[in-house]
Amino acid sequence: MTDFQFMQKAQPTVALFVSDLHLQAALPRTTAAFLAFLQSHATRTQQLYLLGDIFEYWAGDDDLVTPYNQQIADALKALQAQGVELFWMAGNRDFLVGQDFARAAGLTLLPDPHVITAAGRTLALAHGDAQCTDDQAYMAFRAQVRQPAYQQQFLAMPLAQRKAIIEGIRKNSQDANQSKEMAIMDVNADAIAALFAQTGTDVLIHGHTHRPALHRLADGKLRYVLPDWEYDVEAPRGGWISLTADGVLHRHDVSGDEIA
Ligand SMILES: [Mn+2]
Repeated sequence: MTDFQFMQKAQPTVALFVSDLHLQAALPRTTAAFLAFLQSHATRTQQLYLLGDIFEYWAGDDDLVTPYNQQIADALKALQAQGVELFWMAGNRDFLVGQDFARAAGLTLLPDPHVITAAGRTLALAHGDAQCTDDQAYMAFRAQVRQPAYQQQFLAMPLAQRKAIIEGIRKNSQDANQSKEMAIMDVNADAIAALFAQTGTDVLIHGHTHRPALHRLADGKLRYVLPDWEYDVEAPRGGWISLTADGVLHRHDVSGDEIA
């Protein structure tokens, strides 16, 4: 190992960014991989940013009665107890996470988008679904379900009824996604430009599209896309982005190795 490599490895991690784990009891290997991540890589960072769709769905914070959900909250809380700051941004599947879950998991809820400054870098964070503006049906659905009045009405229903409704939406969504043009499912370039203008940043990290990449835009801005996680398949997918103290962003693959 050269001195240069040693110096690079010696840079402490300031922040980790993950999204789109789609955690659910039906995916035990994905769940185990995330719990292992929380007990390994995540213990060596100052901050962990959970950028949406960590859960496959969230019916309301009273669903912490489900042991699986409590197990995830406990694991996050244990990490926070070790001194790691946890931040949570809603995805399109788990946007009903509220203050009760935040307390149970020891994390701080963030708006979407959100701008952070860490290791001398100013970064915009987003889940990414709000920038998929070509998908007009989804944008209409999003506008409806993100209204506080709609959410209050929904959360007033019994938990079992809420879960049944969500299961129905998920089934319809899976059917619709299979027939949609792939291009519609990605972010819209104008929406990304608007996000950069709104936040006054040059770097964006988002998930949602399951198209992990680093896009160097024509105007010099950088768009990092997080991978989704799925370990319950033959070729597992996963990974994250890290920010080290020297202000460098690193993309990590499913094994944790840095993507050059
Ligand atoms: Mn999503």
